[in-house]
Amino acid sequence: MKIGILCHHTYGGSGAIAAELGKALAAKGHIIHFFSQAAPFRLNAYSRNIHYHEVEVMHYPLFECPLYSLALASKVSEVAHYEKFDIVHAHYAIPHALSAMLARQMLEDKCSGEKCFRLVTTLHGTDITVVGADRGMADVVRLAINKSDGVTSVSEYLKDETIRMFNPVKEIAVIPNFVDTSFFRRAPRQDIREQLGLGDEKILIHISNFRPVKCIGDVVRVFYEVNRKIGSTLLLVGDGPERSEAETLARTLGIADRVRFLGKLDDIVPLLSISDLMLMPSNAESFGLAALEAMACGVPVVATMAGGFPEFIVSGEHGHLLMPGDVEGMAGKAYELLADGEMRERYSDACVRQAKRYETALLVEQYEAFYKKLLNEA
Ligand code: GMT
Repeated sequence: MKIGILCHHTYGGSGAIAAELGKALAAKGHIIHFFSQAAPFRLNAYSRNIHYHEVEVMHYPLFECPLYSLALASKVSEVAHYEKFDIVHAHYAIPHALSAMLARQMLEDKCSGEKCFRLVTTLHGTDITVVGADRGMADVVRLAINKSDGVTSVSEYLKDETIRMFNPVKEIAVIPNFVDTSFFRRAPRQDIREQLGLGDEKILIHISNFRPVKCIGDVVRVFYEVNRKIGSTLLLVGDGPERSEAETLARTLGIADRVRFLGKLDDIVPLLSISDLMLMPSNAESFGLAALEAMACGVPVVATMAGGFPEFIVSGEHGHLLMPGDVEGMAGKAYELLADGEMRERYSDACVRQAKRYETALLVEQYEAFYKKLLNEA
């Protein structure tokens, strides 16, 4: 198949999944064309089957806001015309599904009668729960969903939320996120501990884009409680709007020397490999890819019952799920796991086994089947 993939290039789960899906499809012989504002952060692969189109936005004094959505639509239409895509797969409803829809119209207008691609949209989370919930954006999100030929969501939770909010005309298929367990696997490296100046203390880790839904303040507060009982260090990977508040909180609580703000990093496996526990106290999370990647590296997760976490994290087996905001509860469970090596080991093994159920190859097959079904219906 010839497949166009539209995704965000910035750090975030949707861009990661789009890039990993494209790479896996290319490895199976499909021809993949990525469209993005800059190279997607996980697209670090050489393949004869992968093409990348950077979308350049025209700057003109009259346009105060750059017209990215239109430039993207125009670029997809242009490439689809000569490449004859079978599928265009938009990751995240806005602007990608809408740009793809527009590209389809442009193509139909330019060459009437020519077979056009089928449009697949994968809903990732905040495109529905934050952007879609915004009154000013709701109608455009609804249109993007309803005009797609096929819609998938990354969890049952997100499917239910989308139905509740938009009552879409089409069925939504759930295809969960996935992880390449041959890449995401525990490979502890003493040199990493040394480079970071770590001793033999316990390591807690949090990875995100530091947006309000991630509750970074709770990460720091949970860590504060844990660190009072057991010597530990918190690694914070990523960056975003809540970072400076978290830095202030760490200073106020007197634990700044125990909290490492590492910024945005591509290579997270070495950090996960030295970690004992991941903290994900989000108040809304459609899936939580970072948690699945941590589990693949044998890192149990203390997270919330919010959104999609309960669909792949079994509380009491792979970590613990508590109510959002329950800092004391999360700290208690985190301490329990860190203090009992045998228990942590058991949880760690269970995490690795669970992650294998979300192996890339298995879920990529589901996407392929979804594409084929749509093409057969055309
Ligand atoms: O977490 C974010 O805010 C980024 C966002 C994205 O689109 O990159 O992540 C969403 O998509 C990920 C991949 O499907 C999911 O694992 C995340 O749970 C989801 N984020 C939220 O629902 C908050």
